[in-house]
Amino acid sequence: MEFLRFDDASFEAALERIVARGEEPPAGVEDVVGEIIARVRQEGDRALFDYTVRFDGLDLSAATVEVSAEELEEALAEIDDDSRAALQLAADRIEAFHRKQKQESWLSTDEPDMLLGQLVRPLDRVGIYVPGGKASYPSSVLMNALPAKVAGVGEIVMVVPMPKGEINPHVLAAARLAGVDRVFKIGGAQAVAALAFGTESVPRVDKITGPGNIYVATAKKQVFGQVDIDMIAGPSEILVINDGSGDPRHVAADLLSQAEHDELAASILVTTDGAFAAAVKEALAEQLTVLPRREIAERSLANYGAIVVAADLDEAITFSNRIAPEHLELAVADPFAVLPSIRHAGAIFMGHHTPEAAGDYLAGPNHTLPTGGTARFFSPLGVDDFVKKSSLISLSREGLQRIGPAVVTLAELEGLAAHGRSVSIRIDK
Ligand code: HSO
Ligand code: ZN
Repeated sequence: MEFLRFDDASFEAALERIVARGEEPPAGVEDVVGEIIARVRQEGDRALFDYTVRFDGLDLSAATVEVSAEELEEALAEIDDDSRAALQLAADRIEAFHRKQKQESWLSTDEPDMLLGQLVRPLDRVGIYVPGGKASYPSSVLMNALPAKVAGVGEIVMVVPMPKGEINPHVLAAARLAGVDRVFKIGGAQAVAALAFGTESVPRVDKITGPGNIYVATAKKQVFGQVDIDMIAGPSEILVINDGSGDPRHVAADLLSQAEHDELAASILVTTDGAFAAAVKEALAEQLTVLPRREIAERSLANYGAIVVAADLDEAITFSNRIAPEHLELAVADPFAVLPSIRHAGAIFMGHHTPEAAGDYLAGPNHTLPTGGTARFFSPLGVDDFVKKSSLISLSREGLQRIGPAVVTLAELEGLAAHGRSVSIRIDK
């Protein structure tokens, strides 16, 4: 855990190390992924099943690659009542939030003789990647599937690796609750390739979303253009801005909630109060001792954790805007006074009673957020990611008569005579 001041000689180097974490895929990954994609594209199911035996130890066939509707139903029935109720509450709240994002098509009749507009149409079919193993989060199933559902996507296909046939039943229950249409027991770059190009068993989709390991992320990058993808998620981060108010134990708990995700996660506190900083450090050590995922959290804090003491709130805010964190907690007395100065953050958690975890699960907003400083230009996953737009132009004879001469002029200056003629042939000189 770095303890830093902005005027430390080592400050920039320490910050640079945190910011640059996990940027480069390990050597060889690009090539391996490229080969997997090429083979699945060419050989379809045969290559897909081949890789699945090899990497997941699961022998699939066209008859067994898909999870049946009955299995999904069973998973939902089989989980305990509290889990089902919590997942249902999350689903309801996430859906309600995303309904507010929905954009309508519009038509403009501002000018006579012409109608201009924008049509919003859902994608026909999307694929949601859900990791297997430890990071197989039911909450991420909801966060990816529900915006697609709200957007009106025709078919939602989910892929999730099932090493040796094992699956987290909560993931299947969440898929059923969110209205996922089809689930396939595949993962890795081979699943991304199957979704992008289609195989005999897996339908080709128009967009692939969802988190995954470096092979999955690299595969998504490589199929981009063939299909759309969501943002490429890097290791996640939390930044807490504090003004000395509140309880240092709460802030420590929030930092740990991010640190336990991943050794590459970054948890950063910037506070104007040196005593508060020291108290958080102490609370971190204490709370770490009882965490089941202590080792991961400890490594994350050791490598990429930082406590920064700022001269004042302005300095803290400037620092935060520079990081453009995925999650930003305003653990200050008056978060609404700070908010107007916040330029970049994936999600902003306001005040002492809004821990990140509330947003991770079921406040309503999406937990798929831009990481690694990309909040400078990316937005949270949402309904917009599952629609596309068409422009609409409708001119009457009078409308074309009015704007046509300028079209002819521009066509002439670009040397495109046929363009000009397609208009002049219709209008009176
Ligand atoms: N904090 C994660 C999302 C998540 N948390 C899923 C719990 N489950 C995104 O950085
Ligand atoms: Zn989380």
